Amino acid sequence: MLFSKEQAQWALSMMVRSRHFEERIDTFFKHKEMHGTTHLSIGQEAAQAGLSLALDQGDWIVPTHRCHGHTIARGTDEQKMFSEMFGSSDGICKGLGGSMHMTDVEHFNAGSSAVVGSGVNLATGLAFALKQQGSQGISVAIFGDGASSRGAIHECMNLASVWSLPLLFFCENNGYGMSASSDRMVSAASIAKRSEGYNIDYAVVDGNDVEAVYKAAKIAVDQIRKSSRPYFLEVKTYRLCGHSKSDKCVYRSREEEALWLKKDPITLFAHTMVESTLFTEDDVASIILDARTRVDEAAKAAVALRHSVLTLEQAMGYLFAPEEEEKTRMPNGMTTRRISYREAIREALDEEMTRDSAVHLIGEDIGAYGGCFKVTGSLYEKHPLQLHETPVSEEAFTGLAVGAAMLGLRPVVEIMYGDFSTLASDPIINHAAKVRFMSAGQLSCPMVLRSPIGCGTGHGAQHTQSLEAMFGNVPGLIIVAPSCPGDAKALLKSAIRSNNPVLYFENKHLYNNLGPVGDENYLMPLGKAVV
Ligand SMILES: Cc1ncc(C[n+]2csc(CCOP(=O)(O)OP(=O)(O)O)c2C)c(N)n1
Repeated sequence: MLFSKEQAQWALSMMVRSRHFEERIDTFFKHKEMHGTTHLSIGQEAAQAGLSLALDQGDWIVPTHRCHGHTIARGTDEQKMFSEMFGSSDGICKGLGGSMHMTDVEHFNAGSSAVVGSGVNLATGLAFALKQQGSQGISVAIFGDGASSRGAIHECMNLASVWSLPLLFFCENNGYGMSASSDRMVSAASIAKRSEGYNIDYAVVDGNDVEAVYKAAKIAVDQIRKSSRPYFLEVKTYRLCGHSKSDKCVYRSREEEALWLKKDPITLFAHTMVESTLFTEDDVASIILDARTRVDEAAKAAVALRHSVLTLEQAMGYLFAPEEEEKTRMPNGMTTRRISYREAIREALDEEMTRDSAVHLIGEDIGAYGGCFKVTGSLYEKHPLQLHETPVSEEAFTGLAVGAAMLGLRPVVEIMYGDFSTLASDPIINHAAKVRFMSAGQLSCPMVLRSPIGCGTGHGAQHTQSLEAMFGNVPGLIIVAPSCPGDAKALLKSAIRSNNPVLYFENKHLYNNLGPVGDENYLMPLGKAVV
């Protein structure tokens, strides 16, 4: 056996806890004691245990909607997870996340995205932040074979490779995305092989063999840490249960299921342990019993607490992060110096980057080209380490900014034309706006997204929209649209210092307008402006 005695004991216990946790969940749902939906990972436990054993404290994971096992593997208390499933305020996210969003910052779990594949954007952002912060930690993007067809994943593979990010792409290939089998949906002999095209090293491993997963993940993690390069690991496994609660699995045969049942990772590993002679059958039985008892006790405790729920007011209190007042007050710093709206924005960026090394500009052509509307100008010369030119990948680099903000950076994304914010609408609407709420305040998203808007330039209907009203309907976002240079500078500085996601829209017709601006301490509270 490859594992030490302690590792083997932990791996078996963890896999049984994952399995039994989900068996209990299934029963709660069948008895209508839990509501909503849930996705079980019965049969995939070796992938969870093998991965976690290869990670250190400080390595972050971003799991999928099928997240219970990975969450348990990273160390989250099972009772807090049951409580979360009950929607109880005693849950890991106070009942605001539920089955598909189990964030646990204490255990380096940044929470799942239920938008399949989008968690990869966030994980790429965590890797970016870890690298900028000089951390030894790595980030793991967990996703399925179904998600591997998402454009976001391809954008992230390219971005992580060109930026050399410490990111493990962990593709848990269970053969199906809901009813769609990967042999029908994936146009490659192996999903992992696609990495070749992105200059990323990769491996494929038997995902039902916990030791094999551990070994392959350890090689990957060590290589990422050493090289600060991404790595792609495809873990081939099988979901022994339905996709979600009501799935009768009509899209696959009972024979196929029976074949995989013979490769049940828990049974396989229990045999390996006994064969190793480090454990007797009694030892193994007792590890299994202890693990199941622990889960049953956690369930019992959660049942007792299930009626404690947040009030609506308490829940809404998690939508926005509190602002630090001194950061957004309005001191008397207005001057008579007149500059253009464009220069006012640039000055705000310059001052904030100088003041705070956590401020990073991210966007297309914002380097030597100076930005499409010449807003960033020559900032790249002054702040080369804080300005990052991206490939044309709006979804990936906006999602990256969300992930990076979650770890404490203050990214300022430039979207070349407001119209292209539609491509980044998933990270903006589903993630930036909701991460604080769904994690019950464990994470926030202090990022800014700047973008030119406005018509009358003769650019046609795809380069002239003003979409601020659309985003204004999304709870969790702050919208800023300054009308003069003074406000443009002061509001952008406040936006960058805000603890919340701010979308900052610049009307193209204002770029050359002149007006007075404040000095470097002059801020304008968000929500106030010349109208
Ligand atoms: C972007 C998006 N499209 C569709 C869905 C609906 N959906 C939920 S799970 C799923 C299949 C995902 O398959 P895979 O990535 O292989 O993960 P698995 O469910 O097998 O763990 C789909 C299509 C979704 N949640 N998000």
